[in-house]
Amino acid sequence: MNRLYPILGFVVIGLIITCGCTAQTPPGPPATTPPSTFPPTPLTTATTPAPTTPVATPSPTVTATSLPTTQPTPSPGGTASVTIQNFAFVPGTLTITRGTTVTWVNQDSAPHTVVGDAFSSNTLSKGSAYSFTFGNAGTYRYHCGIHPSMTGTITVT
Ligand SMILES: [Cu+2]
Repeated sequence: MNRLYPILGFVVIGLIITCGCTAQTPPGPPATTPPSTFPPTPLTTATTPAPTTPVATPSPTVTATSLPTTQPTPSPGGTASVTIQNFAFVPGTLTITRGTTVTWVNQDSAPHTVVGDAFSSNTLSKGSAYSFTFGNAGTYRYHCGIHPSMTGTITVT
């Protein structure tokens, strides 16, 4: 029996200590919100602008994309006419767009021809016609092979 008292005493003391400790520990202070006097963080952040040192970004070598070399095909079907009368081409100068077909019509009783660098007609009797389609831009001078003084010009744009 005598040896049990110290053990009980230790146990009791231990219980008291543990109980006391658990009892004394406050339930934890309420979450103390920081005092309102705490200097609020300034909303305006540093106004120093970010250094805008232009970093020489290597520009991507955008080589000119191969442009379509094919030009828009002129709308076919365009027509123009030149009358040959009184030993003259009427009108003497004519401006057309590419793809236009020019028709010469001989209204003279005399035969005529239409001769140019890019085209040449047969002999046109009265009432005969000759047509040529101008596909390329340029200035086309022509004349009558029979009467060299008869000249005309077709400008193709
Ligand atoms: Cu002629």
